[in-house]
Amino acid sequence: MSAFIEQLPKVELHLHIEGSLEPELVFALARRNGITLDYPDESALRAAYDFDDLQSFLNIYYAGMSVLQTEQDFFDMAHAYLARAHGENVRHVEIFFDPQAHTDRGVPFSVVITGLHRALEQARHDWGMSSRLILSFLRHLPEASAIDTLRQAEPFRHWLAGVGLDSAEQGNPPEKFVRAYALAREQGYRLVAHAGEEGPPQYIRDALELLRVERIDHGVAAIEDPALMDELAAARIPLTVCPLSNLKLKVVDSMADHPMAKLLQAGLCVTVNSDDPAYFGGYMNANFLALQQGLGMTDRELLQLALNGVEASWLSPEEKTLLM
Ligand code: ES4
Ligand code: ZN
Repeated sequence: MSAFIEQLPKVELHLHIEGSLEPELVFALARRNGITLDYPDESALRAAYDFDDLQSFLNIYYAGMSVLQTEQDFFDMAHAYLARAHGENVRHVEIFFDPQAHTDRGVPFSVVITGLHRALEQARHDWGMSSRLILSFLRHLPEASAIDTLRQAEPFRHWLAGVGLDSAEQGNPPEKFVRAYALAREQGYRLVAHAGEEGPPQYIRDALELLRVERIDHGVAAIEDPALMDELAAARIPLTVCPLSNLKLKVVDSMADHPMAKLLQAGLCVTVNSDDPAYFGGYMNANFLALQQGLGMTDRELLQLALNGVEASWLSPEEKTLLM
């Protein structure tokens, strides 16, 4: 591991907390909750982490998180991630959670968010790590379910910074969620959406124009559309890019083919993130390392990516100054 990467102060803006659930914790929580899994042990589960595309990952991702039942389970999951991030010199995190994946199993919204919030507060107290929480809608479900989730979030509005959109992109375009995003906007939420991961560049345009998001999660399909790249660069619309995720889900054939260096050199505000680190082979440092080793990005470029992360974050100007 590069000392430069380890010592670089980092922020993470694209992290699904349910995707930080390591097989060891999946099995520990299954035992605690009396749940039997379809896999005999941790190594059998880990061996199944061989994905062909986004959907093949999502199937295992939803199975893994089915062990989460109590507030303590959500606390333990978030605490494990935050400790790991702190150990990698991550100073600030903006974390997605998928409430519908839990409420649809009968776990109350309040249980989910109270456990997550308590872990974030403890990390702030113990390590000075700042954070934001982003409620993410599952785009394979109907828009009415997203709107109902917004209603369930109302008592916890003060714990939430923004809303996002994740899960199966193909066939679930941004336009499906125009009303849900308009409602979230009326309630003062900041807006982001996954777009241009497996989907076309048009989904990036639609997320910006129809959903009015301020940041795009993934967005690597922009590389296919030079005019869009120019617009993203001029407006400094951040892309929260996840290199190891793109490799594991076969969005790119090899790290050498990853568009990160070209996007950075074209002046886009691209940032480095781990997405679902328990499933994709690494946390923040591993993602920076993949760019250095697989794509030949220089320390100067890696520093610019880290600075872009601070710029793209939802920290206040004062907080940003303290980080840079
Ligand atoms: C996700 Cl990599 C990715 N793409 C879309 N939705 C997701 N949810 C969790 N990880
Ligand atoms: Zn994601």
